Amino acid sequence: MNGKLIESDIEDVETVAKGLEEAGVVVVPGFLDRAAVHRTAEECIRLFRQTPSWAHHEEYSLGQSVRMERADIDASQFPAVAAALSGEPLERVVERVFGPDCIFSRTVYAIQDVVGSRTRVQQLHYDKMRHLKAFVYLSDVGPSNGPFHCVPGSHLLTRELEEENRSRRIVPTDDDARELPEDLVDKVVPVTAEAGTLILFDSDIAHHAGIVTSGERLAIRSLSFGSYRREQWYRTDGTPEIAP
Ligand SMILES: O=C(O)CCC(=O)C(=O)O
Ligand SMILES: [Fe+2]
Repeated sequence: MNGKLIESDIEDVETVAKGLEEAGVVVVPGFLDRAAVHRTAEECIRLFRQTPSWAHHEEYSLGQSVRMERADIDASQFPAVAAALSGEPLERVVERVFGPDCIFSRTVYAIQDVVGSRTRVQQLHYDKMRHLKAFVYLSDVGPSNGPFHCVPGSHLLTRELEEENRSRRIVPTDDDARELPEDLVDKVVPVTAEAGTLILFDSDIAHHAGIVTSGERLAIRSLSFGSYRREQWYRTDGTPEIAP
């Protein structure tokens, strides 16, 4: 099914790092085992309902998106969410990609997509502030419940497109991050996989969320950055960038 994608064990840091460098995306089946998937999914649902003070509901159409800083998570109440994207092997990968002064799994999102969810991330785009995204399915994801889609290798194109902006610490607008060559659309690959699968991707890759036509998709994801994120970045209008 995912024949065009590189698969690896998360412990195999070199294969993962090489895959990220060359393709911009690596799939790690079984990153969370069944028990961890179950506990994490249950805690995500609880987060949507209770939303503790350290978690923030985002505007997200019909589905749910709760954002939190990993450092703020109350691990006594939400141990599985706190642990899901905190593991050592993942940290080693992030360090290998961004160096020892990286910012590991800083911000975490729990997300639920349902039939009728409509968001801008369903359009082909790259993310404005480059990061490494760890995206874990907490449901089995097939063609009808909104698989993540991406164009392997397209991160190299974004790197070129954004080179000048980045040298000046400028992030593009949402519209700029959707200006991509038309032929990429034919090269988009859906990532269908079982619950517990980790999709690790360079956010420079051209990607979009799938549309849910039946069932739902539950997922948790984190953002890791290089040390460049500690600097002040600006929007194209000159105002400071504050988004994750
Ligand atoms: O929900 C998805 O499948 C992808 C969303 C997205 O654009 C992202 O995580 O950067
Ligand atoms: Fe995105």
